[in-house]
Amino acid sequence: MENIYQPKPEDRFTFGLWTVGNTGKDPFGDDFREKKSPADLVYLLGEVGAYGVNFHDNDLIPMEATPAEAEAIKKAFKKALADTGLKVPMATTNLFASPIFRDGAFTSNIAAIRKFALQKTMQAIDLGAEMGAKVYVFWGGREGVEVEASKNPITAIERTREALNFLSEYVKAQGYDMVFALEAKPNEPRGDLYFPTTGHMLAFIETLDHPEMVGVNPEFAHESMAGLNFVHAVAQALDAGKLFHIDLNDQAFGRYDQDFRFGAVSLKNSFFLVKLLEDNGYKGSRHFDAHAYRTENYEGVKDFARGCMRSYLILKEKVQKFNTDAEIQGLLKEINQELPELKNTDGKYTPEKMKALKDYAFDRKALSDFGMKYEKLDQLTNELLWGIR
Ligand code: DIG
Ligand code: MN
Ligand code: MN
Repeated sequence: MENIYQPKPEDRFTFGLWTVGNTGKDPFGDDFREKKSPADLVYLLGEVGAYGVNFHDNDLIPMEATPAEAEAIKKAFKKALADTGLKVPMATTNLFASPIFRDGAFTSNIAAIRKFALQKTMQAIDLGAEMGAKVYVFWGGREGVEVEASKNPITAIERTREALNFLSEYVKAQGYDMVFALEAKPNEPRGDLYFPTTGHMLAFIETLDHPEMVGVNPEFAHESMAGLNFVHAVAQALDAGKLFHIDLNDQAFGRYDQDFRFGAVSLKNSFFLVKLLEDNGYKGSRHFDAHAYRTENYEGVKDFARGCMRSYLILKEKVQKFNTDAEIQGLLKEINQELPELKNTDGKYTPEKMKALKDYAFDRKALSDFGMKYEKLDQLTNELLWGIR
């Protein structure tokens, strides 16, 4: 029997160079894994069956590379893409690693750094377009504060808006087929980051000059760090037509950004996220912005990548089981009760609907004396996830 959990290109599973290329370094430990070249990482992703690879500009071309070195790196990367068939759906800028960005990039108090960030991002957009990227992610990893006195938060918002408006015009002037996806995070590596959740980003997008070309890139770990329900954040992005990309991983509540393998911690949240994406026909990348535990060698990194994709495919099959489970679907039908007498008051306000609603005699006792059967529904859901239904 064909292994139904074997990833296929149409699953659109992608990984960043920085994910499978993560060397295990953390604030309390040096690299554990040796650094691999971008081309070698593409071959690794080809071996495990990924659809695509993404990169920050400096994951591919180090800031200190000479033009000749840059060309050689690009040549090897493009050959690896051709050899493996991998695509490059997304690109982004590293505006957080260099000490230059120690106090932010677009929101820095130093004008020269804000301008350098614009220049670096235009060059990175060019590189992304050259590799075929159609989604460009902005994650403001250093756009924040430890010292509230250091920055006027409204000025920070205005600076971010000015940068994104300028870069939107740049993409249009260059004729690139590219949209922007803004990624939120509440904190880390700064004490507090601006635009901390996907909701903040959705509101901010509407203040831009070209909101039509700007969406969001919600990350599972980042909303979870803020104590929010990731499924609901993604649902709001979908409702707004702004889910341009998504960063999948996993996270224990109340911890730093763990970027664990998808499905590693919260089985149920991961299930309902896959259900939301699949039930709503999401066509974008399933990008795993995650990395292997520091304990792993590169065989373990492949286990990590395979685990991300298998988890998604197994949960996708569970979604199909949930959607066809007669007892669960029967229960959902039962607990969603209609009110035929007032059906004609659905939708937009009219004086007639207002009158019908105001005149209707509700039986308050009848409305308050039945249970919702959610205990049974949740137990059935768990049992389906545990594989006994
Ligand atoms: C971290 O969650 C950020 C960076 O890795 C990158 O800029 C973005 C792209 O997925 N996610
Ligand atoms: Mn993260
Ligand atoms: Mn991310």
